Amino acid sequence: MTDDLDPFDELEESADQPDPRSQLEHAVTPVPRVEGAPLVGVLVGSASDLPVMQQGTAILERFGIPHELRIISAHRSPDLLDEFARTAEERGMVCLICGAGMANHLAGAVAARTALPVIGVPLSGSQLNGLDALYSTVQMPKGVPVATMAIDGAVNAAILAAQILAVRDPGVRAKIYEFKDSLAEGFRP
Ligand code: RP5
Repeated sequence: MTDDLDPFDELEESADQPDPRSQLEHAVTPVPRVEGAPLVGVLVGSASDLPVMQQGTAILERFGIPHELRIISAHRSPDLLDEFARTAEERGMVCLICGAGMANHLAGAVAARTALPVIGVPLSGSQLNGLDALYSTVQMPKGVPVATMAIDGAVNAAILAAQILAVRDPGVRAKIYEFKDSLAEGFRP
């Protein structure tokens, strides 16, 4: 006998009731697109993370994707992090990239507060060369996923963010195919 609660049990039991999620205004009302407003939020835990994470913002720029780069520490500025994560969707963002080092919880803390997909980039630079950040990012407990890149994988994080946008944006999709062609021709990002 287990006391584990399955969060989906309640939904299944009320299958004949209207889905409560359909009553959430933000779930049914498309977010109005503000021209030039950031579509991807790039969050870093410290200014010391910028050199690696800017490799990713360079890719977003190559794809012409408006983005916002912010330095917010989950443990030093938790209230600011909370505000950023909770307002990202209403500000028009489609996906978030979080890069941080050491035993950080930046990506997980953001993922806990938003329905937007969160891509985590564990950063090296610690005594453990980023293994600590890798584990704390990739080993998220069940229920709160973080799409975790390789250690220092800021470039791939940006490409994945672009691919998420490309699902609905043919212009970005075309740029991704061009980019893939450039890889075949020898370009190394
Ligand atoms: C993490 O601790 C940051 O993301 C950074 O990678 C690391 C060290 O931060 P600083 O002491 O350089 O601010 O939270």
